[in-house]
Amino acid sequence: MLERKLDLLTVDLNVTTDSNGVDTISLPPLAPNNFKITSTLAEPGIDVNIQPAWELYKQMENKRTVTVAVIDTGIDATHPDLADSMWVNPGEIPGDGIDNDGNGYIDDVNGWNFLDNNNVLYSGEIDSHGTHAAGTIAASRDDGGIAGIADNHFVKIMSLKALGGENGQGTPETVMAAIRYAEANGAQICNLSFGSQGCTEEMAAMMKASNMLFIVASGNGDENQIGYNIDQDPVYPASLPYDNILTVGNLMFNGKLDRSSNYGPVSVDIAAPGTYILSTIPDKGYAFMSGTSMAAPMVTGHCSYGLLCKARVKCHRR
Ligand SMILES: [Ca+2]
Ligand SMILES: [Ca+2]
Ligand SMILES: [Ca+2]
Repeated sequence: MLERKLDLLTVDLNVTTDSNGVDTISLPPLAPNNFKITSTLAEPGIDVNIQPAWELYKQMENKRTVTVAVIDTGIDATHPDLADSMWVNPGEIPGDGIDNDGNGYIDDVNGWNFLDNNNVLYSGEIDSHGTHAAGTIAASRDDGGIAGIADNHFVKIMSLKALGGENGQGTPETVMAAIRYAEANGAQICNLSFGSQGCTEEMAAMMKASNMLFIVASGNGDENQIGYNIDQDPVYPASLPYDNILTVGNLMFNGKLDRSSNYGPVSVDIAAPGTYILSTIPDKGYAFMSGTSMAAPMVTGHCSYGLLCKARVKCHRR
């Protein structure tokens, strides 16, 4: 259903680019004659072709539950399209001030905030980035709005806030603590829509040794938003050469890599739609955003389907 929304590109859009180079597109109010039905750059067939997979999935018996850790900003779990998509810690009683399951975190019901070391996973607009990723992966199919790639009855989002502030930044420490939590609390997949020029050896070793699958954004180019080769100029964790890291570029709806998308035949494994992706944002909203941060959750959604069907999926690259 996501590709259908491309029609709306011919509306006069308000585009703002945030400090991460992520475009946020807001639509003008829908009214008669408010939009031009003209052509778009979309090529037929350049989409994730999800409907046949949904049909096959419907026939499947014994579906498994998959937990996807979104290590990102926080997530607005009260969004109507996400409220039933969140992982709920089965051993934790909410709001009693007690660490009921003894995992070291008090009242960690849907995840944890590693930036502020508390259980507050949502603080408003600053949590747009993670909220958008969560919607692409597993927004509810039942209640209007959008539909995520995966079925939120079986695929649940664990919210691990490790990025925040105006620039959506975190530290290796917050990310490593989030990875440790994800692993200890049963996540099988981690969505990592972020990157940096540096990487600590400790973090690389932790990811290499992990049983989880990491879906990582390849990054959105240089300061002019021109994509570059991350085999030559590494971005981490995207350029880490491990079998359990799947690095994702941003595919335009004309079938070409978006010009801002980083690439690299060794480091980048796959490209997925990441340009003008409509998904959930805070305050019950929806917005278009663009970048490899939007492409990675597409792949995360698909991989969670793989795990739904099969107990163990072994990754081999090249
Ligand atoms: Ca706990
Ligand atoms: Ca508790
Ligand atoms: Ca929905």
